[in-house]
Amino acid sequence: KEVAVLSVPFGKGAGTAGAELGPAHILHAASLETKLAELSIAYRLAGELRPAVQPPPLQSANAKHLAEVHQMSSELAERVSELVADGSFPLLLGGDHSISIGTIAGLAEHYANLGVIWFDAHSDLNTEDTSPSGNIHGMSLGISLGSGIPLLTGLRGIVPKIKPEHVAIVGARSLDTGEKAYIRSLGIACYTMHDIDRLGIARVMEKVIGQFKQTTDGVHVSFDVDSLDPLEAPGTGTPVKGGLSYREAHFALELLYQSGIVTSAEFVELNPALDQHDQTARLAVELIGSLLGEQIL
Ligand code: DIR
Ligand code: MN
Ligand code: MN
Ligand code: MN
Repeated sequence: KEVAVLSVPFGKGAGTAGAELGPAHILHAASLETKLAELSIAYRLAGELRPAVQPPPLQSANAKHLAEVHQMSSELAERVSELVADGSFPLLLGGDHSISIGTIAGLAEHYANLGVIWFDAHSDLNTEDTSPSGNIHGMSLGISLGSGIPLLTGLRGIVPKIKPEHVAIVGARSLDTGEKAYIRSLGIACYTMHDIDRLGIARVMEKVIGQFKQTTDGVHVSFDVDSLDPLEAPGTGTPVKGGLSYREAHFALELLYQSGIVTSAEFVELNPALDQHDQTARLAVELIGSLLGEQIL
């Protein structure tokens, strides 16, 4: 499959500005195209999603920039759906994690049982009622599961987009009270850093891959760079200590490549304004390499 690289320079779902600069740094400062060419991967740049006009504001109880997130999500859903229809492998460059609302809405038109592997320090399962921040990037996985703002859960008329048994969170270590209750009540597979310490990343990924092989018809990798330890990935808006090591992250993505189950991916929450010499942008490019088949030997 041809990899279709779509830039989504959108940062209004996050509390700190700067994630909108992510795609430019992944493409230029960290030379994604050089990596793809080295690996002889067939790819094309599918452009960038940048809404032309500012939408009129929308009322909300506790969701910042709802109008902008809604506009972005609906345009992105359409583009992602077209890319899958074309036979491409969508590779989205974020942008904050609210972009996954649109990505998953577009994918859900093609996969009735889409699996989602959510690499993140957080679970992004807040609703307007539980969110401590009002930032929609902390609600995006919940919205895809059908919980939260109807304008967003209802995108493209499919509700919910994904089923709780087809979600695996990997790397969690900062969960809000409402999110913990939600994970327990729906029985969502949430592999925290505690689980990764105990089992090792290999067994965690083997469990996820084994289950998704049996039960899903496509797998989306949603990779929030704050899943990584901030020592490796300082360029992100909400860093949390005690994250995935450099090798754990690479190894997880190498195993996913070997499994052959992955049908799309997004790399989000890179904030170049907070990065150190594009360290995090370069790591993101390396990780994309591992997911797309780069091997050590
Ligand atoms: C927090 C932070 N749970 C919130 N979430 C982040 O605002 O909802 N998600 N940073 O990636
Ligand atoms: Mn996230
Ligand atoms: Mn996060
Ligand atoms: Mn975040």
